[in-house]
Amino acid sequence: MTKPPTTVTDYEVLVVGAGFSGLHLLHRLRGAGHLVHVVEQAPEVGGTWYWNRYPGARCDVESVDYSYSWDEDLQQEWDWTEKYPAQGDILAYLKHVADRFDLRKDIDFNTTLTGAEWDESQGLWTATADDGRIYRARYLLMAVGCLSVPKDIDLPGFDKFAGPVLRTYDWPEGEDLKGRTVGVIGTGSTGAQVIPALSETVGDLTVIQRTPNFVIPTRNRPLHDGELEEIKADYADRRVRNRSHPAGVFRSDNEKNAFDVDAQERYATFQERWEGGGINFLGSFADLMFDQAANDAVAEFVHAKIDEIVDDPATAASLKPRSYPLGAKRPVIATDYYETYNKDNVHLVDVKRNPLDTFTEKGFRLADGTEYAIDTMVLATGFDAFTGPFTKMDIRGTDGRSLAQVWNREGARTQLGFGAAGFPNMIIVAGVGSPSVLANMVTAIEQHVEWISRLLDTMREEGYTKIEAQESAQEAWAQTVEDVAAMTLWPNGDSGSWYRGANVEGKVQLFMPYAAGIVEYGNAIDKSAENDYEGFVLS
Ligand code: N01
Repeated sequence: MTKPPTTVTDYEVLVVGAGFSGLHLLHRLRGAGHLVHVVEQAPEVGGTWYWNRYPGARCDVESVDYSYSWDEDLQQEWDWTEKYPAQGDILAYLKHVADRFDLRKDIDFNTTLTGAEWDESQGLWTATADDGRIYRARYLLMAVGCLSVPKDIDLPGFDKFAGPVLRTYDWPEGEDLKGRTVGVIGTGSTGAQVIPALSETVGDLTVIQRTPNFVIPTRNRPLHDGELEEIKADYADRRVRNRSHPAGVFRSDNEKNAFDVDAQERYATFQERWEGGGINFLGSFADLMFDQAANDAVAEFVHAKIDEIVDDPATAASLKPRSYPLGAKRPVIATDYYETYNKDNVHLVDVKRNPLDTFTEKGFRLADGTEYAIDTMVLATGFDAFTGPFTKMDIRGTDGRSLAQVWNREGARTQLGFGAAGFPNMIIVAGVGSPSVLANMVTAIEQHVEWISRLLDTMREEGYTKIEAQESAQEAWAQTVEDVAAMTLWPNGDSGSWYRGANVEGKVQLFMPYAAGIVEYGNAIDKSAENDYEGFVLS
């Protein structure tokens, strides 16, 4: 393909990404009179929800909460049909938002930025797309998602495998692998959704599991007659309640600790929440993420459920997580996950017990010599979380400093999640050091977009053109993020969680999300703004 001639386009604000963050930024900043433009690598809006089209993909935050709150007409006119939204429903919603607010005209689709360089003398970022187009902008807003770059394949001998390989991350539309002999690697949130869905269509399904997860039933259902109307009548208050909960979505959390009650009440509480399904299960007791004994109690409850559901005792034993607290790895919410292992066409291979020796041309072999024949492999192996979209680009800040080099060498640190020292005017949405993935992402994103738009309005009004995170403030915030995580059980055990970058070989391990939640975080970022953006230098 011949490259188009190099064009240079100037904007005040260049937003990278047209998912929930980028679309909201575009609407809000454009509305405030900023000259803003978006680049998006996909041919369509949606971000995460454009790419992750694998069978069974669904969000585990309720539909009515996993949506924008900033336009009353929008939230009144959009009709969700199920309690939890399927990928296609969320994508349809975001396409509707793009059309309704005429956002597409300011988005360049099929545009992948390969690098961006800060020009100190002009106070501008120059970003280059893979087709040679050049964008110049005063502000570079990174709305690139926390889980948007799949981690590299790190499976022994994988290049020997000659059959088709599908990644859940960019699943071909409508592919259901009907009748095929399929292997799935990965039993995280994605694996736990794609495995039950594929078991319905494929001929034979072999699941390769390394670390088992605690899987809570979703209990998705259609919204009842009148339920949506009732929610809509209360929408404004519902959004306020969501903002008042650390998780960015209101949960009726039990205020009691697990051992404030006797064994019977403890069991009944877990059972009631298990039957209710979803993330509410984590609100069973106040101390589940703080007290090991409380966590042991909930783990024991889930273990008993696995024994109850799964027919084969050896499979049940393999499915029980034992080496880390529930919650230290992102809890998995899925439908019929454990039940799926009772199907005749589904087999679990526990590679902690019998390690994976190598992939072969026609499948894989375990350490004890057992061979498995597979015709199609599915990778649900996770993401280079938070930092992947940054380190895969060549981002150069002051004096040519490379963001990838700094973050790969020292780990990713930011001031309040928004900016990194040495990279002026690069502003991050839901980045390292923000609650993001530990909250309802949409609420967390809205909090960020509001702060960023207030910042840019203030800078324009007061004649500032440059903002940069202070190194000392960034260090202090990174320490706060670690300290808060250390008060919980999140960092405990050998979960290998992407929360700390432990899933990617060689990645510097730091706890990346801010675990105190959106309320504390909102206080911290508002305090900074009110104190002339304390922790940043404006000039
Ligand atoms: O990724 P993961 P994910 N050999 O990293 C295995 C969100 N999400 O895409 O644990 C063998 O959690 C790995 O094993 P191990 C949600 O925030 C939300 O599933 O490293 N196995 C693990 O089992 C979630 O947390 C929703 O031992 C290997 C799996 O691959 C986040 O996205 C739905 C391996 C990766 O699990 C990421 O979830 C989907 C190897 N070499 C996603 N490498 C909902 O809202 C990796 N694995 C419902």
